[in-house]
Amino acid sequence: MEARPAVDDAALGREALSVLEANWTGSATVPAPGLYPHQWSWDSAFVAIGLARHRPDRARAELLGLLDGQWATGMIPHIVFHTPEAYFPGPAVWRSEDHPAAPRVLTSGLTAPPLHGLALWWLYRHTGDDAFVRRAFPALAAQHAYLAGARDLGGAGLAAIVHPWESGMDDSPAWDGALAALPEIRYGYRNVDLDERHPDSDHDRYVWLALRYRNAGYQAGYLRDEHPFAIEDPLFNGIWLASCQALAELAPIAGADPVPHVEQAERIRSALLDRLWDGCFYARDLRDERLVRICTVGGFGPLLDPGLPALQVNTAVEVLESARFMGATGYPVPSCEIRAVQFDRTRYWRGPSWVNTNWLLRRAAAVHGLESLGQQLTNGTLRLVRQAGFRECFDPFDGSGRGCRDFSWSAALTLDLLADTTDDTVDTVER
Ligand code: 2M8
Repeated sequence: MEARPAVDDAALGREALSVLEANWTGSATVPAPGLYPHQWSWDSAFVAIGLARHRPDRARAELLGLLDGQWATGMIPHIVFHTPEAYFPGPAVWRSEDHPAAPRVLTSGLTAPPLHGLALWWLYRHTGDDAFVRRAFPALAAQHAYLAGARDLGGAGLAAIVHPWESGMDDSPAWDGALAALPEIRYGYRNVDLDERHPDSDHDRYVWLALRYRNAGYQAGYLRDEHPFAIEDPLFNGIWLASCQALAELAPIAGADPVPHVEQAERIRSALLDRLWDGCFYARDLRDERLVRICTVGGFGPLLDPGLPALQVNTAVEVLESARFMGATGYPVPSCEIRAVQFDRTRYWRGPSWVNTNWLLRRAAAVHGLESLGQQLTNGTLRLVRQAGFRECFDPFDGSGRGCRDFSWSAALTLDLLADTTDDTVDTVER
C-alpha cells in the first residue's frame, strides 16, 4: 500500500494510521515492509511519539517491545529481531545469544540514538500515565548509565558512537574520513537494495567493524583501547541530553532522584560546547582527536537543549536558515549542507530531507520559542508527505520521494505534526 496525495488533513491522518497498522507485527512496528522487517530502536521511539495522542496503548507496546531487547549492561540495541524474517546483517552476524548480558530475544550488538527518554516524556505529557512511567523509567535510567559508563570513550562526558549505524545517519559524509582510514575490505557481499544506498566498499567496512566488535565480545575495554571507529556525534549527544532532561522531569513520578539526570545533562552540555562547537557543532573523531569539519543536519542536535547558550542557539539557527541549509532548498532540511562537495540530493543521509530530523528541529524550535521556524518546519514537512507520501526521505529541492514507501516514522511524525499543539512553546522539558 502506498499513501496517495491526501486532499485534507483528516485523510492524511487516516493514511498515516493505516501505514502504522500495516507495519505493526504484533510486537513492534517495522520501519518499512521488505527492507526493514524488524524493530529498530530510534524508529520505535519516533513511532511512540507519533502514536502518543492517537494510540497510546500501541505507543506503550512499542517501547516495551524494544525494552525486551535491552541487555543486562543497560544497552538498548539498534535492532531487535522479533521474527525470523530475512535481513542482513541478521542474528547470525550479531550472535547476541553468545553474550551473557544479552536478552532471550535476538538483537544486534550496537546501539542507536537514545531518544527513548524523550519519547517516554512525550507519552506522559499526552496521557498522564504515571504507571507506565514507573514501569519504563528504570530501563531508561540503565540505558543512560550504560552510555555514561561504557561509551564515554573520550572521558569528557559525551557518548561515542562506534559504528556509523549507531548514529542513525548511516551514510553521512561525517563518517567518510573514519571509514577511509579502515583497511580495504572485500567480502563480495551484494544485496541489490543495499547497493542502491551505499557503495559496496562502505557496506563491507560497516560489516567488518561490526564483526570486530562482536569478535571482541562486545567489551567496553576493547572499544576504549582498540576499536578503530569512535566518534562523538552532536546529534546522538543532543538527543541524549534531551532524554536526560526528560528523565529528570519524570524521576519524581518514578520515585527516583532527578539530580543525577540533571547533572548528566549539564555534563553533556558543557562537553558539547567545549569539544564539538566551532561556529557550528561538528563531530569529533576520537581516533585522531580532530573535528570532522562538515556541517550536517546532525550538527543541530544540541538545539534540543533549552539550556544551550544564546550564542550557540542564534548562530546555529542562522546556519540552519541560511542558503547552506533550508534557505536554499524548497523543502526542509537537507541532511548535509548543500555547499559541501559531499552533498548529494539523491543519496541516503548525504543530502535528502528526512521527516525525523525535521521533527527534532521543530521540537528544538519549540523549546527555544522560535515559532516561525517551527511553523516552516511543520508546513514544509507536511507538504513533503502530502505530495510524495510517507517515503523514507525526500529530495530537498523538488520534494520527490526517495527510499522506501510506507515508512513508519514518516507516518507517525505526520500524525504528531497534524495534532500540532499551540502550547508547544510553553510546554517544554524543564532544565
Ligand atoms: C537505516 O539504518 C539501517 C541500519 O541500521 C540500514 O541502513 O539498513 C537508517 O536510516 C537508520 O537511521 C534507521 O533507524 C534504519 C531503519 O529505518 O535504517
